[in-house]
Order: sequence, then C-alpha cells, then structure tokens
Amino acid sequence: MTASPVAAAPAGPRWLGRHRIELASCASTSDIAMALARAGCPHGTVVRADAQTAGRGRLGRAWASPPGRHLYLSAVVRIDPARPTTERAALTLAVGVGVVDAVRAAGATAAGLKWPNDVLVDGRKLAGVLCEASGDAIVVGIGVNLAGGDGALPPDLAGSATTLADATGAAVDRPAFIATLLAALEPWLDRFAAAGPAAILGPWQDRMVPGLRLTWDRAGQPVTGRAAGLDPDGALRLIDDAGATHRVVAGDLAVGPPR
Ligand code: BT5
Repeated sequence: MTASPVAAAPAGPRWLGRHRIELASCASTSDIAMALARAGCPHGTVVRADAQTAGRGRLGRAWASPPGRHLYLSAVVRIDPARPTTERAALTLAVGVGVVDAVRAAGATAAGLKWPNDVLVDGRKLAGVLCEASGDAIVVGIGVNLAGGDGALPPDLAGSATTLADATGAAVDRPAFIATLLAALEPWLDRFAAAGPAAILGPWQDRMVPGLRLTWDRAGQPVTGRAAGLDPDGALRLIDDAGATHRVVAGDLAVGPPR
C-alpha cells in the first residue's frame, strides 16, 4: 500500500490561549486579565467574554461591547525583563499587525492600520487594541466587531465603525475567527519578544492605510496631515499640509478631514 501524502495541519498557537477563561459577561476582560496577571497566571492566558458592561478604550474612552455578537478578548503577555523597558510601548504595534493579518485572513482584505493600532476598513474602525502594563506583564485587550447588519453596533458609531461581516459580506464564525486571531498574533508577539520594535516596523508600515489623512490633537492644537511611516522607536511620522514632519509619540489622532 502506498502512503498518501498528509497535508500539514495549520500551525496553532503554542502558548497564546493555552489557558483560557470564557465568560458570559464582565465589566472588562482586561480587568480580569490584569487581576490574573497580578496573581501569577501563565504567559498567554486569555480571557474572553460574550459581553462587557464597561468595555474601555484608550484615554478613558468607552468600547461599545453589546452582548453576544462581537469579540472581546484580553491576553496576558509576560515581557522578558532583560529587554529595555523603553521598548514596551511598541508591543501595541505588534498586536496591531497580528490583528490586521487575522481580519485579512478572514476576508477583510482591505483592512489596514491607523497609528498606533486601530484597524480600519474604508476609514471605519473594525478593531481596537488597548495595552496596559502590570509589572512584568502587559495585558493586551482586543475588540473586533464581528456580526453585521442593523443594530450590530450602537447608532452613534454608525458612521465611524464597521464589522467583519459587513466588510466581507459573509457571516462570521466566532470560534473560527478567535482561532485565526490567536494564530496570527502569536508569531508577531514572538518576533517582538526576540528582537523588539525593529522586528515590527517594516510589517506595520506594510499594513498601514496608505496616505491616511489624520488630525493630531497636539496639546489642544490640531495638526492635519498624512501618515508617512514610523520612526525606529515606533513613533508616527506625520507630514502636515505645509510639508513639516511631526513625531507623534502620544495623543489622539482622528481620521480626516478630507482635503
Ligand atoms: C481602542 O480604544 O480602540 C481600544 C479598544 C479595546 C477594546 C478591548 S475589548 C477587550 C478589552 N477589554 C476592554 O475593556 N477593552 C479591550 P480607542 O482608540 O480609545 O477607541 C475608542 C473609540 O472608538 C471610542 O471613543 C469610539 O469613538 C470608538 N468605538 C467605541 N466602541 C467601538 C466599537 N465597538 N467599534 C468601533 N469603534 C468603537
């Protein structure tokens, strides 16, 4: 008998999501992941909930987390204490790269990155990332809008947000997407752990929304221009409408206005 060739199984994650906590509802998966991180949970522990009652974004903003329809997930990533602490802020860029790869693999081929880690499709936000430090751990919180159609998201987000189902025109299998996400994310976290921001800058720039027009709130002074790429530490280079280059290391960036 001749042995028939066996296709290699797609590689699943080695450490990300090996320990998983699944909840019907919680205030924020990142709160729970943070408490687990402090209590010494393993590297790669993942907390996922069907709904969040106090989902949060960056800078004290809220993340709309209606029940049952979307993805709310937080992962505990332990950082090698031997690596420079100044690198840590750039971990969020590695997460953004992994999330874009996952939504593209799920069919949202037009998805791209807005600094530092929003995932946009046609200027609308499909996914957001919130990284928070706790000792030697970083809690990586990821929200991805999955289900589409009327009522999938609160009406106030109708003009600025999108979902994977709306972006692809197909229903989304949430467990399959979670597997895709964890498998896409882990290699980028591994590369970041091994080599720091240098491993991420090129891939991030390859996935950024090209020429995206942005307005940066620079201490109350709006600066409008286009995203031109990253500095070696992961800061964004923004070229304003007068041609001057700004280094954005923090603060808020809004899409638009059109020129
Ligand atoms: C983010 O913040 O984009 C980070 C979002 C992280 C959410 C995850 S869900 C799992 C984990 N647990 C949490 O509690 N959080 C994390 P930021 O860049 O600040 O964006 C927030 C802004 O995006 C809001 O002010 C709204 O304008 C908009 N927004 C809120 N909910 C949205 C949604 N579901 N889809 C698209 N845009 C949304």
